[in-house]
Amino acid sequence: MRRNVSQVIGYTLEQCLSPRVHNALFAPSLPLRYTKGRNDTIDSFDGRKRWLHGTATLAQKPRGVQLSSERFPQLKRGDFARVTDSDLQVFERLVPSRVLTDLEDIEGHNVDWSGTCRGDGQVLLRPKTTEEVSAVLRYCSGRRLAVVPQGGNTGLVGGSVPVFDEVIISLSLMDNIISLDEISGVLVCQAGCVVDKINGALEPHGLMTPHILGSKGSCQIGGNISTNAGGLRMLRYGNLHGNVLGVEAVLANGDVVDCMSTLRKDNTGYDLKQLFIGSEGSLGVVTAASLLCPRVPAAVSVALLGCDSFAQVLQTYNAAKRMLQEILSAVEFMDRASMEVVQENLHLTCPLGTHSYYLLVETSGSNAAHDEEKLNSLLGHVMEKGIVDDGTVATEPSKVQTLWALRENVAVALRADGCVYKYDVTVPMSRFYDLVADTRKRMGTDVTRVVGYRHLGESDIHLNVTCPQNSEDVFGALEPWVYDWVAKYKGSVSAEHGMGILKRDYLYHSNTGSAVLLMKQLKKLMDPKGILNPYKVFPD
Ligand code: FAD
Ligand code: 2HG
Ligand code: ZN
Repeated sequence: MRRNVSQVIGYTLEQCLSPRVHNALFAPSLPLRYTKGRNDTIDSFDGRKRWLHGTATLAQKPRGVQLSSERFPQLKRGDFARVTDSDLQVFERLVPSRVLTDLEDIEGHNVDWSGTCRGDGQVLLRPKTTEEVSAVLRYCSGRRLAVVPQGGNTGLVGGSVPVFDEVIISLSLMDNIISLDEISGVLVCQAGCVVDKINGALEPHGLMTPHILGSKGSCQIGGNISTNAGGLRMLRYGNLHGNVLGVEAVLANGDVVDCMSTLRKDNTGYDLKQLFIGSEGSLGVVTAASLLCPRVPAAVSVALLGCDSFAQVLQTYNAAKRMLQEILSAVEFMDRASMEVVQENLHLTCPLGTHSYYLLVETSGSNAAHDEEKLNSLLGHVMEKGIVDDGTVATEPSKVQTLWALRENVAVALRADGCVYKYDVTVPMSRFYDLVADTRKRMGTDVTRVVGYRHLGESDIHLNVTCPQNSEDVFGALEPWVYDWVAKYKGSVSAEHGMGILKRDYLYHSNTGSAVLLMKQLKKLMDPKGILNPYKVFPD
């Protein structure tokens, strides 16, 4: 180990970042514009209304993102009505002054965060209340107009944007926090609340959301619920199926389903709210939720460790579970290529030397001295056994954040390479890196990089392959090969991001025919005309 285990790293995140990258990372919404080289800029959008960084020159628009209907020519537009002038007049009555039809305004809502999918939506509606969502859906159902619910538009499977001309229902203006019970830790809010905003409201009460993810500056609780988002706290607090206590949702026909319990224990009949958790806007529009929020831990420490073999990674993980037990709150894995991409594209600095693999181990507890002692004894053990080659520990909040930034921003950094093919799969622990290694071998020099990172405690692996622009050859070499690889090991083709449009054809790889049949029956029951987020989740 190059540093003493109790030595904290000696710089803040601010010092690691160029002003441009710093502003992007800490802007209230997602990072927006990254500079790779002098003339090589990549733009993203705020997931709400329009392209940022003002002067809307062509270079700042999502040019180069092919229409999904062209990219996937096998997709056929469903038998839905098209929006007419008289529909627009009705919408204007239902959501006054919040009907957007200017294509400049809608552009950012037609393209997904990864710049992979582009719809041709012509209308964006911005309701403020559940009643307005209900009225809009009742009308759309009567007219057979297809809709796509949209939260922060940070989803990674193309589920949040239209495929053809679906009406976009943005939840962004439904962002009121309704109540907070400090004793039980239950927060009730509208679905459009952004995770950062919720945490801002919880902080003065010593509480925090049970989930946190790299997109926290833009993603909304309604989007998190609809994707059953995992994220960086799942090892400690579990997923949203356990932490969401209540959901209010509007069905396709406009009926409001009120399952807004704030109780932790409630076994009265079917637990209907679970249907909306992870159903990606295909069964209803989530309009409000109640969330069980844990206390902010009094002490948080993070260790960044470098390992040079995969066997060492698994041994370190086991030792961390055994020696840290109740204070272990996160274990994240990054390979060397993941560390390189945050350094090259975001100019973040890694305090360790170069290693094949990195582990970020977080502890959260109530007694800093006790936790630090445990973490130090873990580090003493892994060093002595030669399992870890290098490491550093941070306990001060800004330094903890500096280490977390290296992991949290891998997805953002990859985006700056141009085109990213994303796979978010679950495979058995002992084999997970084989998938990355096999992919690297298969893709050779045809791609910019192949990276693997993961929430190590939760068995998924984020395999990402980048190249300058979309290439049918690269895509053809990756799919269905990756999914067949996963199916061979009885894994899941989507660990935490959902199916959307990009993964839907592989639903059967991870589900039995009987399970998919019941899913389809539920869909038919709750949305008989199929107007809610069509083309997503299910293969044709
Ligand atoms: P959107 O992207 O707008 O929508 C996602 C899906 O939910 C779509 O199908 C949409 O139709 C539907 N939807 C949205 N709002 C509603 C609603 N109110 N009612 C019904 N349906 C709705 N995901 C993880 O799981 N873990 C991570 O660690 C993680 N990290 C990320 C890091 C970055 C940098 C980025 C860009 C993404 C990350 N994601 C992660 C993916 C994404 O942020 C999550 O899927 C998130 O939950 C999406 O929320 P959103 O509000 O942006 O939803
Ligand atoms: C993460 O864990 C997100 O950072 C994004 O789930 C993963 O981009 C990805 O592949
Ligand atoms: Zn993830």
